[in-house]
Amino acid sequence: MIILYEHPLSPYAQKTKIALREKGVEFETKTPDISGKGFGGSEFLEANPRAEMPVLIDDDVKIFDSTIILEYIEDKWSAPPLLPSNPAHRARVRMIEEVMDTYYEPINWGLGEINFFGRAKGELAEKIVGNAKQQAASCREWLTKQLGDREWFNGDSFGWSDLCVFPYISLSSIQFGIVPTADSPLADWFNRVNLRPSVAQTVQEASDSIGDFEQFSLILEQGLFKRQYRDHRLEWMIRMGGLQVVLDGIEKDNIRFGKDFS
Ligand SMILES: N[C@@H](CCC(=O)N[C@@H](CS)C(=O)NCC(=O)O)C(=O)O
Repeated sequence: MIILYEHPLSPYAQKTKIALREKGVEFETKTPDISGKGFGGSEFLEANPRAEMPVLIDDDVKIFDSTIILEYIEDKWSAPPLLPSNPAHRARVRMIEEVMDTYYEPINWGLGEINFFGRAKGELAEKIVGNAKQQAASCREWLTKQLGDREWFNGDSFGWSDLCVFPYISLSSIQFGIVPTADSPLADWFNRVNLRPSVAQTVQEASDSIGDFEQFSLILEQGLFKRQYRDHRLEWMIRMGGLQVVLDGIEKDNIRFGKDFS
């Protein structure tokens, strides 16, 4: 049985769950144990020294990084294909994935740092949240241009880019009430995607686990778990005016940077 280490609120994990479900691949999910020890569980850490979800275990094959996992899924279970056949469109959908994973992801992550983990208060919090909402709105405009008059980001059928855009827009909506403008092409697309069984199940699991944030917050306060500030997230926090958030996190020792490989 395929095992996926994940958390239902991780957009990276959601990408891989939707892909597996679209292809009808059975899998079991596990959430790494973060209570008290950072990410515990040797199978997870052995598979991914970066201690990031998702991780896919297929017998002796252990893969980290959602994009590499998606590529493995596409290579191993070719039907139905999630990538378009035309090389230019394959490149186009991969660029959309890249933008969502590195540009949109820190917007939701940063809003979580402020709204759920209380990293900033008062004026600073307002400034960061305001910046984040503005960025999300302009990224939705960019996405609307990418969608054009297509039914799906992928083209004529649901695929790679749809399952890469959806988790971020969905998490913005269920966690922060940031939704596509009503009756816009993006809103219509969002409604269509939500109807897919692969997606509906993934969204339900995310909604059911929203309460976990309270638990995360407690564990963080107790110094038992450190949020990861790395590459695009770290840059985002500083760019949005939150350098002090980073400095406070270093002082309180409740943030971490990337881990070393050995
Ligand atoms: N590039 C990785 C990023 C994965 C990632 O950042 N996952 C987050 C969950 S959304 C994580 O596990 N973070 C660990 C932490 O915050 O300590 C991927 O695409 O899978």
